[in-house]
Amino acid sequence: MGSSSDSRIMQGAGEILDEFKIKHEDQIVSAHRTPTRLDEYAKHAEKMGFKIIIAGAGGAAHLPGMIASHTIIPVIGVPILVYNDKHTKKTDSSKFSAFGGLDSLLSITEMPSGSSVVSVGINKASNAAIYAMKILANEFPDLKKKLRQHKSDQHNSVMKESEQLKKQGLSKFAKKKFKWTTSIKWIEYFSFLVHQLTCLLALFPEFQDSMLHQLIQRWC
Ligand code: C2R
Repeated sequence: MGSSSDSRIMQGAGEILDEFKIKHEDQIVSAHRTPTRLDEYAKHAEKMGFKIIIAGAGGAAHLPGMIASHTIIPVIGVPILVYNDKHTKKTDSSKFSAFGGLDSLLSITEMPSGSSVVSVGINKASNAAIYAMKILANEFPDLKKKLRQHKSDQHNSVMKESEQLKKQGLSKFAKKKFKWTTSIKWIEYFSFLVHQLTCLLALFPEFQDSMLHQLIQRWC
């Protein structure tokens, strides 16, 4: 991955590879910030006999294309929607990159002819892992079996949900499925109310000299 901040998304690939017991090496390599390491890393990958490289990067995502230009190991790119929680502004939108991940998707896919990299969708690191395993399955029959099982598990889980939907009716089913979202919204409203009321307390003269006043001021 291009940065430690990508680990939030790339862990999705690691999780599914672990589930299928596929060994993987996880590293931070940036074509921009560590250009010399890129060449070294491609050599290391060939020496170690890596079968596939999954390269996740956000913004001007040159990492997948650049690593592909240094090796013949197939590269699967994961475009990442950059998320920066160290941002000084607290609104959620200010924490994300300006182009919603499209910047990264296009940087990965629009390679010049002759230099090929494939890409999964934005933030779809787990799909990159599944796709990598499909390539590996041509060589490892056990993996082929596991992938078939995975497909059939997916089928069964959709069938189960569809049965529940039929039994409960759409409205009850949707309410149950998203009950946590509704509860979290209520918790957010409640904490907002408590915050506003506490800040109001700071205006009362009785509180002006107390320790509580200092604490409230910090919170507000
Ligand atoms: P920081 O969070 O470290 O500022 O990184 C990373 O992948 C990350 O998503 C912001 C974003 O910059 C990306 N980055 C690249 C490359 N190196 C870092 N796209 C590269 O070499 O392509």
